[in-house]
Amino acid sequence: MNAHLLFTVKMLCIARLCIAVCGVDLGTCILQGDAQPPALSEDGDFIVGGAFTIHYYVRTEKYTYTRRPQPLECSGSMDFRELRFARALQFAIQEINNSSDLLPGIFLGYHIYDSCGSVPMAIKVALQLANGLDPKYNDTDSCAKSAAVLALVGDSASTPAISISRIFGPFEIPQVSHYATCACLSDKRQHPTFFRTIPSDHHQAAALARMVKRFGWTWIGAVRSDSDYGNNGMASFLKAAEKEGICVEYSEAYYRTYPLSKLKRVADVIRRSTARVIVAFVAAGDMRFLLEELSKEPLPPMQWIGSEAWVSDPQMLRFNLSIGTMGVAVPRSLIPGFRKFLLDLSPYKVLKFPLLTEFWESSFSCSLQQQTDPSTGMPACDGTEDLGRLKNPYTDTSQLRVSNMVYKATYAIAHALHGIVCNETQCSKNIKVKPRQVFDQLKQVNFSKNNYSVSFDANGDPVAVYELVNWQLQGDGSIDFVTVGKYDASQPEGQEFSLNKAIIWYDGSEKVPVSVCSENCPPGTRKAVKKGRPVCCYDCIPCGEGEISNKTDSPDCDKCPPDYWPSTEKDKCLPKPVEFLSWDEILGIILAVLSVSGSLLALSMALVFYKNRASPIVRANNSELSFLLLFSLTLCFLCSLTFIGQPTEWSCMLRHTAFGITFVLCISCVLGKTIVVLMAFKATLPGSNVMKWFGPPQQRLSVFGFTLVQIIICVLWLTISPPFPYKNMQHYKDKIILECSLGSAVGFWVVLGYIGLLASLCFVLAFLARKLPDNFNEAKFITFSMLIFSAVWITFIPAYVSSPGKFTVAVEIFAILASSFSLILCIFAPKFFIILFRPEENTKKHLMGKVQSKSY
Ligand SMILES: *[C@@H]1O[C@H](CO)[C@@H](O)[C@H](O)[C@H]1NC(C)=O
Ligand SMILES: *[C@@H]1O[C@H](CO)[C@@H](O)[C@H](O)[C@H]1NC(C)=O
Ligand SMILES: *[C@@H]1O[C@H](CO)[C@@H](O)[C@H](O)[C@H]1NC(C)=O
Ligand SMILES: *[C@@H]1O[C@H](CO)[C@@H](O)[C@H](O)[C@H]1NC(C)=O
Ligand SMILES: *[C@@H]1O[C@H](CO)[C@@H](O)[C@H](O)[C@H]1NC(C)=O
Ligand SMILES: *[C@@H]1O[C@H](CO)[C@@H](O)[C@H](O)[C@H]1NC(C)=O
Ligand SMILES: *[C@@H]1O[C@H](CO)[C@@H](O)[C@H](O)[C@H]1NC(C)=O
Ligand SMILES: CC(=O)N[C@H]1CO[C@H](CO)[C@@H](O)[C@@H]1O
Repeated sequence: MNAHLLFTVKMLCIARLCIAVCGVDLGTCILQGDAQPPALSEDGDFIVGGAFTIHYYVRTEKYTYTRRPQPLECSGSMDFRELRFARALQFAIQEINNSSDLLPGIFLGYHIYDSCGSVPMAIKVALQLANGLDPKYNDTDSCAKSAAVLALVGDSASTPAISISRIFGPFEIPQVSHYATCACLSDKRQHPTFFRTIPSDHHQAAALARMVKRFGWTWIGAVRSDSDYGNNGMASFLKAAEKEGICVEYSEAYYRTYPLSKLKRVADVIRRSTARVIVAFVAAGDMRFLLEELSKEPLPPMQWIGSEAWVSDPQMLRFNLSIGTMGVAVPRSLIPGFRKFLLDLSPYKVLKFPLLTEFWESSFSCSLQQQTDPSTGMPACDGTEDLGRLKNPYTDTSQLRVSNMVYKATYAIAHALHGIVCNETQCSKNIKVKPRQVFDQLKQVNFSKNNYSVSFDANGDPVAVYELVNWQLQGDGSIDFVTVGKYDASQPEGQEFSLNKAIIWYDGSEKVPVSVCSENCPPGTRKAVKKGRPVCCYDCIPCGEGEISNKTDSPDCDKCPPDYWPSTEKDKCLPKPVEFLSWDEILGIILAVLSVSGSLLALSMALVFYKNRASPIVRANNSELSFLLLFSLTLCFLCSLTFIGQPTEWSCMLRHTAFGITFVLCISCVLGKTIVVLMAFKATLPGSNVMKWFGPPQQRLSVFGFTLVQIIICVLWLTISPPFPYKNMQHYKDKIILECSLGSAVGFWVVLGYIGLLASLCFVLAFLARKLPDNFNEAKFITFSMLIFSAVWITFIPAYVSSPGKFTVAVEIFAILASSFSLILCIFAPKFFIILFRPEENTKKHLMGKVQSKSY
């Protein structure tokens, strides 16, 4: 590289010297160095330059500094497509020469050089073009006659184009590139005289990033040419991609002249990668090497996304591993007459230029030297060679993309020149035109040719329009470019893309391939970025309790509102189910049936007692209290119904109070009975008239009194802080319990405590009376019933205090029913039995006989 630099400096000195001298027409100057004639040239009134990368290599040698180095020379195989570009320049100039509108009477000439895509060669070409080196003046003639080019078309690659621009810029020679896309060339401070007909990579990078974003790929690989084209383009792409939230697994660079080991390493990285999508910002020459290397070993199928440099290059189509490739490409175009021009070559014409000779010989694998070439062993051409049947990128005019860019660039220069040398009526070839004038005119060109308009913006760039190209397998097994849509940067944001055809991806399907580092997090989970990894790599963490996420890839979970609860998938909030003991469910129905049948039982017993009210056993059993007890038991049974159904304001108030009052009524009746039994025993003692002390009025009064106390308690409770329906959301997270809040817990416990107090009193008295002689042993039954009663209620309390819910209510109802049944069965069943089934025992005699002395 050092030697190249040295060379560059040397050539620069010559250029400065020569141009400085020629510019003022002072005497003679001597051209130094090994000047080379142009690869293709034609004389004319004004000369247009051309620089193309027709070969990919420059022969390099080790510099010893002991002898003169060999002149720079292109080597390697020829790029036939680039030759077509060069021929497009020839074609355009010929058309312009023939045209009667554009530059009538003026003949343009051209000097086309091969820059081999190398910087030293490009600099040499630039200097030769600027100096006006002409084979005619290959002697110590005056430089004043030099045919300095007015403008240059080229170079094809960005790196040589930049080198040329650095030399042309200071001398104000305009350069219109057809294929140098580096965004850096839009910088007018660095490249003041640079124009191009191909859009800048800035647009291309944006289009590729949009495309990657649009198809939902967030995990991609990136390869680039290690050149101005690849490095700038990829930097631009990565910047745009980062903005779109796309992560890059690897970003590798290589260049065709790098050692093979470097290429192998890049290929290895690609093979081992997990990203299914690769974005390649690679020049066609580099891409060929990469694909060749990748073809050597099996490669997991991949979706290639390509920059325009290689994605529309027909030579790449032979690599079937990149089937399905998507990319942006310069729009396909039509140039009428161009194919005929391309095929219009003959051995005679070809022999005029070594470049064309080389093309002919390598295309047909024959030698034009009339004999077998001893160095290559190729046979002599026999004259049957037919370009029309030749299938190579030179003759393939089905996809004219960049050729049109050359064509447009040439026309732009011609239009600029037209603006200088022509007025409305005629053109003059004697005007001395300075490149600077062409440069000024170029800025203003605005014309249309073949329906393609050409104009440049302030940066010398055209309007960015791309075709979206997809490599699709054809019926005959070959791969071909299919245009599937368009990208137009002049459209408003968001509408740049338009797809009009199905895309066939690498796997042959129309389903967009997936390339993500982590699978999407489904609704119900959230993303948790893995430490030390790109943001696209994350774990999916299920939402916590009571939280949901309703979209894919949600960054976090949201809490449901208080009366909502997540669905099992945790993707939406559902209203929490409201729980209460309802009339529709089995439990509710069973309890209701039990309650109603209990009350019917009590009523029927009362009826039977009433019918047999004259019978001794009823008469013996304090009938008034018995009826009252049966009545209160009926109410007890019925009051359990208030616990079933949705709690309302009224049912809540009714529940506990009805329960408290009926139970107190019931127990005070039992208490009355117990007292009566105790009294009755005492009454057998001489001299005491118990019935006087505790006769029916007193009994009624005491029942009423006991009940009144409970009524007062209940009224106080209801007025101070009544129970109310309440949605309990704290106890269970996933359901709402509709319950009756107690309002005042004190009220509740006082009501319950009062019942307990009476029941205990009753129990104690009955216990005392249990041994008293009595043929039905009523006291014993009362004791027993009170035992059951207490047991039921004592077991009820822990159940009640623990967890709320409909089962607690059921337990409460069950306790009510159980204690009511225990009372009714223990106290009345035996008498009932006797009345119905043992009428013979239902006599006063029998009763008296048993008790000996009993008279209530
Ligand atoms: C230009 O004119 C010549 C002679 O008329 C003709 O042979 C040639 O094909 C024309 N070239 C183009 C590009 O039109
Ligand atoms: C330039 O001139 C030298 C000698 O005058 C000659 O040997 C050489 O071939 C010429 N080069 C070209 C390209 O005509
Ligand atoms: C690709 O080409 C190779 C050889 O040219 C062939 O073996 C392979 O089957 C082809 N693959 C596809 C998918 O066509
Ligand atoms: C055009 O230029 C020619 C000479 O170059 C001149 O004679 C003629 O008058 C000009 N016509 C107009 C309309 O300017
Ligand atoms: C080019 O000319 C057309 C009309 O001929 C005009 O609409 C368009 O805006 C012009 N473009 C530029 C860049 O000046
Ligand atoms: C330009 O467009 C017109 C109308 O759409 C069409 O007739 C003509 O063939 C086109 N010309 C070229 C060179 O494509
Ligand atoms: C997700 O939930 C939010 C509120 O939490 C709501 O605004 C939005 O519409 C929901 N989106 C979908 C797709 O259900
Ligand atoms: C470069 C080129 O094709 N020049 C030609 C322009 O047209 C005239 C006449 O038609 C020819 O003489 C030139 O050779």
